[in-house]
Order: sequence, then structure tokens, then C-alpha cells
Amino acid sequence: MRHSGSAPNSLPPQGVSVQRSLLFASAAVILVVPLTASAAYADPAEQIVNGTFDSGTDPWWWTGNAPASVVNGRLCATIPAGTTNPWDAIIGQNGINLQAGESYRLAFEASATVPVTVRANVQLADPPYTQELSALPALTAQPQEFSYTFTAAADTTAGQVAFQVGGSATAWTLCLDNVSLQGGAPPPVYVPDTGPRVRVNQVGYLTNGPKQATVVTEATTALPWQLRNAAGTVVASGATTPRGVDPTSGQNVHTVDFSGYRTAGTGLTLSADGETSVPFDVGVNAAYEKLRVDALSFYYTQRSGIEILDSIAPGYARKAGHVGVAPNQGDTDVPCQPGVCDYRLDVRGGWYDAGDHGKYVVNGGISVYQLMSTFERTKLAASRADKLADGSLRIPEHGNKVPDVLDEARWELEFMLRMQVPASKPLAGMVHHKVHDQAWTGLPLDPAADPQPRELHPPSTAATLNLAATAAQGARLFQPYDKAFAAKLLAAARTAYAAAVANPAIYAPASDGIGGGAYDDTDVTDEFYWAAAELYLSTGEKAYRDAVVASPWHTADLFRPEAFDWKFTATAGRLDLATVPSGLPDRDRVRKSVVDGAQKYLATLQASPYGITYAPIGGKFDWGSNNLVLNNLVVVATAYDISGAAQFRDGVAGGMDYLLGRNALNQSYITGYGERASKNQHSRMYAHQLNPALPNPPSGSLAGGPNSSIQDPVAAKLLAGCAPQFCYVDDIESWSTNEITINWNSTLSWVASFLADQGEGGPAPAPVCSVSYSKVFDFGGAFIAQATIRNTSGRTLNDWKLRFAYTGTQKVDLAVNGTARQTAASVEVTPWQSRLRPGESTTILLVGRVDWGPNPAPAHFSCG
Ligand SMILES: [Ca+2]
Ligand SMILES: [Ca+2]
Ligand SMILES: [Ca+2]
Repeated sequence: MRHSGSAPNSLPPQGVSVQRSLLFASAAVILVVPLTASAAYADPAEQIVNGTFDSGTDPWWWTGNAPASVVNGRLCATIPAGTTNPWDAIIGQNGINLQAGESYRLAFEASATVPVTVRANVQLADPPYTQELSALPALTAQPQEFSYTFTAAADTTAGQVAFQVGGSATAWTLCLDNVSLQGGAPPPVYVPDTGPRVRVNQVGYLTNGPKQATVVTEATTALPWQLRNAAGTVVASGATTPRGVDPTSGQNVHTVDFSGYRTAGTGLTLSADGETSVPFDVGVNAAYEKLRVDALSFYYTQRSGIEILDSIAPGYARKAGHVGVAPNQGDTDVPCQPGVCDYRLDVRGGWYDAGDHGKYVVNGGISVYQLMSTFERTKLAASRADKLADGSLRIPEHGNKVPDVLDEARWELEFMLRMQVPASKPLAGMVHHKVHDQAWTGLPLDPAADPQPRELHPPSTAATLNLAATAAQGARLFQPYDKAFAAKLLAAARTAYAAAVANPAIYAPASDGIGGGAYDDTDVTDEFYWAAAELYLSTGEKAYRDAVVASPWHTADLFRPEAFDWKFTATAGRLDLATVPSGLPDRDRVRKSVVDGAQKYLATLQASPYGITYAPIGGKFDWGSNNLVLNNLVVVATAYDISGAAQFRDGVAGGMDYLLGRNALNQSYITGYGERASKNQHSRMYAHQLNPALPNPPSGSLAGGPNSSIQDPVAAKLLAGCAPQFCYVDDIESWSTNEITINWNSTLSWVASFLADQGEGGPAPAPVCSVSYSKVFDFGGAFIAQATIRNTSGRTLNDWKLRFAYTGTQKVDLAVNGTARQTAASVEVTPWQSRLRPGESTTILLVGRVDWGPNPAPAHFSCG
């Protein structure tokens, strides 16, 4: 993710043209709109994209020896000394359409710091590179305008404008602006195939949940709709609600509410305005159960440093990547970038971040946090801990008695620990920001075949606080399963936090984006808050609590429209302070702030005719907007866990509709889910679109989704001028709209797990008991707690049990008035009073100890 430097820029032009031709050869999505008569007589068509460099450098490319960037509105490239041929250094743009017999005019402004004559060619991008124009402009220090006309001899859709600027004995700088190639037909307009105009959740709806759909129509008054079962029988009908023009799509839309239909079934369709939706199901809890496993099992095939087995991930087998075996040059003994450090580190393991092979501590941090949070939620809310138990995921660590989601999280935590600066070195305790290739590699590329040198980039305060936060969180979660690892995590978290306090402003720069994403962040006040919160929740110590309370983020309204993400992590701290039990003095206010924040997201969802929880200020969708939609749903779901108010659970279920097809593109953004699902996400491993021998992304992979800034060349070319929801194309080269990343699937995992826990929606089963838990003795690591259980149901409980999970390191040794059995953090008490009449209470004493950290009351109890 965040390839602010575009991958193709570092490739030779041949590499670019190969990828381009593969793209167009395989792109069934490209439709060519026939020219209308009026278009044929309009002004000459412009064939160059971004010839003014107003929107950066894309889709221009250059040879690796001539790095270019935009300077004062012009594209300026540093041309090396000592090359031989003009084509030894090139600045170019591909994908140029030419029509035989049409006349064209190539025009541009150019200057050179030393007088030099270069070649300006219009030619085929592929062998034999047939030239339609080869001009010889003489450049001077003063910018001059040049223009040339020619008549194309042949049709092509794979033409190229190439400034061949090699062959100079001295180094010089080229600057270009206002590049234009006018003539011929307008470039083909990309029109996405959006299928039927009735947009539904293509997977389906919870039987007792909300059921909303959107109809794209010219009509401005209500239209009739019909819901049909698989046999074609109308089972429900009604009238649409006109919603006007939706600003995120530019479409006039109506909404349909068929929440009243509550019969499970498959193959239903919804019709309105003469259009019929793709088929969908009612009764989809099983699909969310599958999605929770798929979304979490995604991490196994993203693992670095381990062979991926076909027996575990069928179709995804590959050699271990980056374990120091040639041609890999990492990750077992990795040097720093020159001048950064004098040591080497073994930083094997972890997850490949996204479509690239980089490993970034900041993005690993939010990802591993959300995986652990998916697990931690099972202790904090009504949920199915058994569904995340040992053996639940497609990973190797079955039978070790550790919940698989924690096994997967540990794979990343171990890597993050290895990124910490050793004790004897400068900046000890800080954490290197990232490790990745020295230069961008092309697609496809098996991790084990990556020949690039790997480098450690400088430590950053943000990365250090990411380790502090997640290692502290991991310490409390791993304690019941592996005390030594928990202690190691806690020590690393303390060391990292202290190092960050001592070095509070070491920022990763935006310019460090060659060969890997920059993940730049110059505001780490949010990371400080998150790390202090996790350390406080795990230790209960006053110093960390003071840091929490002193942070401006503790009382700020941080539930912003843009959602939280890897760069803005204060929300992670707030959510955990709201849900993980602690002695925080203003914990009730913190909990209420989450519910208030969720209300705002719910209002956004209800105002959107597509049910989107995300409405960024200014209206432009950001990179990875699907993840931002989901992170807002995490807040809404947490509000449900806190309040039990059904509107929040319905909001999460309804909010998922957008990602599963109820959107302007009629696109499910989750591979393997829905009739029209994304499957060509940007990845060097899952590059089926480029090489049919390779797989598509695994089922349950989330695409980044619409991105108004369309930074990659494919999106820039196809989607120019797109309304936000249309700024997406399911093409492997569209890394700015269609990548996969570890921090997007982590959010999907969290939300899918929440939804799977909701059964088929509807009223939550009323609890059958109320439990009052308090400590009557708590000193020196020993405690006695008293739990009074009252039967609040209208029926007698026979042979019942009390269940809860500790959130700290508590261990029950003995119960009085009952028998206690503890497995990891989960406690099951069999009361001696096996029969409890309605309204009757019984009290059980629990005698236990706590190894370290606080001793808060459990967050969630159940009886039955
Ligand atoms: Ca310009
Ligand atoms: Ca396990
Ligand atoms: Ca930040």
C-alpha cells in the first residue's frame, strides 16, 4: 500500500510495454464507446494524459537512470553522463492510440541545463518499435515550444510518446511541460459494466436484519418493486423511496426497504424499473462465519519466512520468501540503508504488507492490533470464542492449544520485535520503520525470487509506538497461553515506550518511497495516546494512566468522518479504553463517547442512499476507502457491544451491504463473495491476471476500493473525472484503487467476526442472569472475588453454569459454593446450587491470584 512512487517507473520501458499489452489483452472490462457524429467533428482529440503534470508524474514513466519529479509544475529528470545511445535514457508515456491516415500534432515545451539535441518519438511501445515520428529538437536553457505534425501509417492502441535523451557525455537536467498529442479519435472511454440497475448485497441479508437496496433510475417519483423467490414467485412488494442525486456517484437513485421480509431462502431477486438484481440469499449467517475464517486465513498466505503449504492453503503453495536463500538478499541478515546504522538484523518473518514484499512496522501495527482485537472482543462482549479457538483457521499452528488468531498475530509480533534497535546501539529501544527492497520490482514476482537487496530504514517514533501499543496489548492476551512470551512482549513495550518518550519526533519522511511505501507520519500524538492506553490497560500503572489522561486525544472528538487508519491510531486507544476493563476514572465518559461517535456514523449511513458510513470532508474518497468504511463500522459495532442497542447492530449489517454490491459499480469488493466480486487485486503473488498459472487473491481478500485521487496510470487513464464511487477498476495494475493489504483485511476480519456473532439478527436473546462481581480481598497478588448471580429470566435454571473470561492475568485456584474450571482466561463455574428459581440469587467466592498487572472485573458474563 501507499506506493507513492509508482512501480513501473523503475522498470525499463520494455517491462512497461509488456505489462501494458498484457493488461489490454486480458481486460474484458475495457469497453470502447462508438464515436458519435458530433464527436467526430469536434476539436482534435488529446491523446496524452496529464501532459501538464498538474496531477503529478503519472502515467509518465522513465528509465531507472533518469529519475524524474515535478518541479514548479514541470516534469524534470536528471539525465546521467556517459550513456551511449539516445534510448539509453527515456521519459515516456504508453497506451497511445493512433489511427492510420489520421494526422497528429505533437507539441511540448522543453529545456535543458546544457545545450543538447534529443529525440522526440511517437512509436510503437513494443518491438519492432516502429516510428511514426522521430523529431530532433535542440534544447537550450530557455524553455522553448516545439511542435511537429505527422500522419499515422498504422492503427495501434499500444503507441508511445518517448523522449529519448541518452548519449550525453555530461550530466544534465531535462524539464518538460504541456506535452500534447492531438488528432485522431478521442481515446476510448472506459465505461464500467455495472450490470442491473437494482443494487443489492450480493451475498445477502440476515434473516432478521435490515434489508436495503438501491435502484439507479431516471424516475423522480416512487416506483413499484417486487421481491421474488428462486421459483419466481413474488414474495414481497412495495414502493421505492426517491432519494435524488447521490453525490458520491452522480446517479439519481431510489432506495428499497424490504426489511419486513424475514424468511430464509436462496436465489432471491429484487426487481424495479424493469431491472432485476443479481440473485442473493436471506439467512446469511453461515456466509459471515465463512468470511470470518477466510478473512483471517488471508494472513497465512501473506506470511514471509515460511513455506506456504498447499495442504493448508490449496492453490497458494510457494517457497519460503526472504529466508536468506538466493536470489533473495534478505531477511535474515539485513543491513541498514547507507549511513543509518552499522549493524545488521535478522528481521525474518512477519507478513508481506500488500501487493509488494515490503514489511512496515506501522502498518503491521494496526493490522496485528485488529487481529488481536478480534480475539479480545470474545472476552468483552456476547460472542463465540469457540469460533476463534485453536484449530479454527487455515494455519499450521493447530493443536497447540492457542487460539489460531493469536498464533497468526504472533507471526507478526515476532517480526516487529526483531525490528527493535538492540540495547547496545544508538537509539536503543526505538524500532526501525520498515524493511523492503532497494528498488521497486515488477509484477508478478514470487517472494522467494525477489533479487533486490533489502534494507532497514531508520527508526521512527511512530514505528516505536506501534510496537509499544501492540506488544502491550499482546502481553495481556498471551499471558494465559505463554507466560514467557507475554513477559517478553511487555518488556519490549515498556522499552519502546520509554525510547519514544526520549525521541518523540523522529518522523518517517514522505520522500522515502523508493522500493516500498513511505508510510510517512508527522503527527505521532495519536500513537502516543494509543501506546499509553495499551500499556495502562495491561499494567494498571499510574504513569501510563497519567499519560492517557494528559493526552489531548483523551477528550477530543476523534470519531472523524475520515475514520481511523494506520496513520491515525488514537481511536484504537479510545476503543480499548472503552471496552477493556480498567480503573480509568472517566471510563463511563469514554464509553459514552464511543456510542456518540457511532451515532454520527449511523446518521451518515442513513443519509447515504447507498448506506455508506464514510463521508469524508470535501467528498473525495481516500486511498483504501473500503477500509475506512469498515473502520467506521468497527466503531458502530463497538457501540453495540457497549450499549446493546439494536440500531448499532443493524447499522453494521446494513453497512456491509455497500461492500458486497450495493454500490454504484454493482461490485462486491471481497473476493469470492457475491456474483460480481473483485478478483484482480494488485499483488505480486496473486497475479492471475498477468500469468494464468498464478492464483487470484484468496477468498475473503478485500480490495482497497474507490480512490478519488487515482494515482496509478491505469486508473488515471481510465477513470479521469470519476465521481468518487466510480474511481475503481478491478485491474491488477491499479495499485491505487485495487490493492490488497494486511491492514484492510484486519478490519474486514474484525467486522466479519462481529457479524458472524450476531446470528440472523433480530432481538438479541435476553440474558438469563445478572451478575454482580466484586473483590472482597486483593493484596500482594492474591485475591478473593465474590460473584452474586441472580436469575433474571422467567424460568427456573437447572444444572446451569456461569461463564466469563478474565482480561488480565488472573487465575482462579479455588471456588467456594461452586466448582471453578479455568482454561486459559476462560472460567466456567458450576454452582453447588444447581437449581435457581426466577428472581433467586446465589453467591460464589473465587479465590485466585494475579501474576502482574491490574485485576479488573470481567467484562462479560453468561449463564445457562
Ligand atoms: Ca505544468
Ligand atoms: Ca492454534
Ligand atoms: Ca499518527
